[in-house]
Amino acid sequence: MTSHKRRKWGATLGSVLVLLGSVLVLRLIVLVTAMAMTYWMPGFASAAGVTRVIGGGTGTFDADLDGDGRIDGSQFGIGVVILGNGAASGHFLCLMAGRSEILGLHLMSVQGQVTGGVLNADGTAMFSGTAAVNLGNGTIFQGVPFRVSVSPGGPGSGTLQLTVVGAFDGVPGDTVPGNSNYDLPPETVRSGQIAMA
Ligand SMILES: [Ca+2]
Ligand SMILES: [Ca+2]
Repeated sequence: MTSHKRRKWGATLGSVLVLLGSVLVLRLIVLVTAMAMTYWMPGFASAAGVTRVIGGGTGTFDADLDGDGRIDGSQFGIGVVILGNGAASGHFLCLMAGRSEILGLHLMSVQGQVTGGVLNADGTAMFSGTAAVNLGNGTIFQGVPFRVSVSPGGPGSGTLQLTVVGAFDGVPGDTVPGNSNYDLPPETVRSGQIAMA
């Protein structure tokens, strides 16, 4: 092996280790988020007109978005309180790592602060805010608007759909090219659940 190749392999190994570390940290965040919501959120339950949206687990797009032969999906954590009149607070986390290379990269996470949300008449909910979008290559965009639509349920029934507003239009996985947004297809809960109460 030439020294050039050794350097290249060394750099590749370094990148892989960094990604693995990021994946483990974010998996921990998902787990802790889900656990924290389970114990912390009941305190909001009694407030009139307030709805909690709590979720954690994995989802699947039921499609191979990037053409690598594997079905893509994400890990998610949701802890949102919808307050009425369009207001909401809480957090959203979506991690696409290891199992997908959406955007042609090995990792993408969306860590969002939720500021708005509504309940729909059909029992679904939508919430929105701004997020840190991590492309896993050292690039993190801050303050990126996003919105998420969810329907409650466990594996095979709950769904979530993420839209990153004003960025990544037309990249692999975008279902509506040309509208300036990154419109990911709906995901179905594969493990865990999304609960609304
Ligand atoms: Ca794939
Ligand atoms: Ca689009």
